[in-house]
Amino acid sequence: MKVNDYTEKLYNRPVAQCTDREIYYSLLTMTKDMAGEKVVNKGKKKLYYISAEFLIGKLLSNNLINLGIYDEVKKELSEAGKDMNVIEELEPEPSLGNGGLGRLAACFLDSMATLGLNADGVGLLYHFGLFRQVFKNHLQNEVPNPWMEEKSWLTRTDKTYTISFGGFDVTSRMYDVDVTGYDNRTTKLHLFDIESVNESIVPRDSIGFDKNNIRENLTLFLYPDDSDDAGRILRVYQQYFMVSNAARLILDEAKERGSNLHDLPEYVSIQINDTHPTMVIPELIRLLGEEGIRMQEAMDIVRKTCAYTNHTILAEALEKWPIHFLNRAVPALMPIIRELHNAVAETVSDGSTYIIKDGLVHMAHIDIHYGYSVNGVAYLHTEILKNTELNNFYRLYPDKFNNKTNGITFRRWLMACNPELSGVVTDLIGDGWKKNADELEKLSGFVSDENALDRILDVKKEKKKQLTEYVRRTQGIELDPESVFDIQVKRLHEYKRQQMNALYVIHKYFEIKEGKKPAQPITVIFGAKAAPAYVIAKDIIHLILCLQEIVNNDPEVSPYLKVVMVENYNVTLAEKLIPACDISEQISLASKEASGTSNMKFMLNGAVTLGTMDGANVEIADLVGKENIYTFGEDSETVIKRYECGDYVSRDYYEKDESIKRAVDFIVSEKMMSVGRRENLERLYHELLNKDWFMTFPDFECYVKTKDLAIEEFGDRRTWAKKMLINISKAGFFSSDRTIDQYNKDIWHLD
Ligand code: 26Q
Repeated sequence: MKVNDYTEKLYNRPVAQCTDREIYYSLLTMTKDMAGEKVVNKGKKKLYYISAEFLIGKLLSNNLINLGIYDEVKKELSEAGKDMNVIEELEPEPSLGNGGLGRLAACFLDSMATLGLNADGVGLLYHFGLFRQVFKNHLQNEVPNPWMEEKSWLTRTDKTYTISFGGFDVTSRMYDVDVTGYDNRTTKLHLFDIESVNESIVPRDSIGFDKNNIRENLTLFLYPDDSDDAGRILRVYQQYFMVSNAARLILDEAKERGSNLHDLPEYVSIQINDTHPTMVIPELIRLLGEEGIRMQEAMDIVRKTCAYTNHTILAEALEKWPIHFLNRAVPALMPIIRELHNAVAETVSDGSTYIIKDGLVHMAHIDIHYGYSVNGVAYLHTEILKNTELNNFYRLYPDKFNNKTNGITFRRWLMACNPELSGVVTDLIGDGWKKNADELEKLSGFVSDENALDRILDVKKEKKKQLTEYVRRTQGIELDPESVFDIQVKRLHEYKRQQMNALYVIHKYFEIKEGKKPAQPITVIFGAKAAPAYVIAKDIIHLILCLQEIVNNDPEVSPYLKVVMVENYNVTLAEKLIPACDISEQISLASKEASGTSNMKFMLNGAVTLGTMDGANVEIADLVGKENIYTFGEDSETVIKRYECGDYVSRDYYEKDESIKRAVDFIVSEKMMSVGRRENLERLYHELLNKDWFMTFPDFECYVKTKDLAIEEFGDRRTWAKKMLINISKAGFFSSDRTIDQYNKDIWHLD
């Protein structure tokens, strides 16, 4: 297949005479055609992965790689005087997710297709997705991110349904995206939209809109601001719309495959990605009822069909909907939810596990009682669920609980984003690792091979140079590629503790001012979006942006320390940042990060982790050994006990530890006030001093020490290169192919 055939067909011109955009559209069409010709998976049983988020990222190069034609296409373009990188830039990034949970769903689709499983994704087609982040006056502003163009990866299908809410109906339509597997089949991502959606109700420069106009706004945004009731209830409408469409599609397709619905569990498994799709359980029961199946049997059917993944242990993130919301939005479901509740109350004595309590419907409780599998996403996380957070449920259903440590697709997170390293790895050990990630272990044979180590260091330098160039071009900040690139990119949340990293920056700033230079020049890079209504998270962004201005413009300090916060962190930026990283910051408060997945991506790209014993960091530490990771801080048991006792007083640390005091006081110093806003800085200062709910101060001293050690050891290039190599060689376990294979063997049982 030649790109030229497509440009001729579409534009009557050879590649060389086309604009970059014409070439992009030609490639898009060609790739869609090729993906469409691939065998779609078949089988009696099918898995539906329902998720409110699919953070798929740009698809062009990923699809070309998976179809095995990337190099050919690149060559053809370059012979016509065109640059593949420039073409790739033209593709808008679909912003259909917030962070880890959404990106995980996207990696899973890639692995399902690659493993040839009969499995599809089901979600929503948000027209503006997550907001685009714009920095103004050192503050985060949110603007709409219209990512859907005339020509896109979406294919409009004929599938439509009528979905009934309290008092009105909407018509839905299914759009499909082909997900290519590496050197294998494709699967489908089904995204549902409403026919009556109206983009024009969104102003151009803000994400404010009429939240009550459900008929027109339902699929406009991902997780609209839920700080008020109108926003929260809109989420309920979205969730029901998603699962009602999913349930109908599932039943239609099961019937087509020969199911009489009584035998549905032989034909279908449904993976519920966090509690956002939980209403699929009562909705399926309702629809089965319409097909003449009685309540009791319908309950048994869903109990054999639905499986639930938990992604969080933060109590405030567990969804509980007021009964009156459900009554208003989805009145048809409330009687069924009551029946589900009553059936539990009749057989279970532990009231803490009930579905309805104090006027709230506990979504996770529905999943656990009426699903056949409950899984956490990393070893430690699952242990905490079993022993602490969900212990009451674990005692009821010990056999339902299982762990599935997260994974990432190596096609996107090494082959596509780091072809240089991918090439070196293939030169050293062949390309079997692309389909069998465990083969990366073979790299450990090269720990003493100077040439191999040099090549790995050279690639890292090259990726740091590329990032330096990018940051210069887009943000006008000059970086030193010889410095240590220390990177923390993830959603902004206090438990992830970006504020601790910012305090480290202030601490270093003072040390340099005092004449104490760091062992190596350091570049601290942040990237993070904060939820629009999360005030303290936005204050932390403000702090970092103010530090960026102060530190980078201080001639005494900036030769040794630079701070950058990249604007609008997304998958595309992650693909540039992760390969360029030396030190991967994974510093969540132990017990709070369910897994983390960027930790895996960094490791695979030869970064060394600086982290707490939290989430999947625990498994990384186990695999690479303590020589090849920098861990610090209180462990999860200590932290959990501290919360139980409730005796943490941040002010005590502030008063006892001079360097904490100095760093925290700086937040409200004259210097900071001269660049920042008093209101934001004072609020953050008080929050840390009087609350510090995620306990930055107890870990601070240890964090500084450990980070300084890592920076010093970075100077011994040979030893550092060994650490890089070991990290890459042990990353195989974190392939999402492994994760999906485990889901299938333990939970889905597809043929
Ligand atoms: C809930 C209620 C109301 C409004 C919003 C939400 C909401 C939205 C998004 C709750 C949770 C999310 C997203 C959670 C998430 O991304 N969790 C991450 O999942 C990753 C994949 O398993 C893990 O690696 C991360 O540790 C976890 O934080």
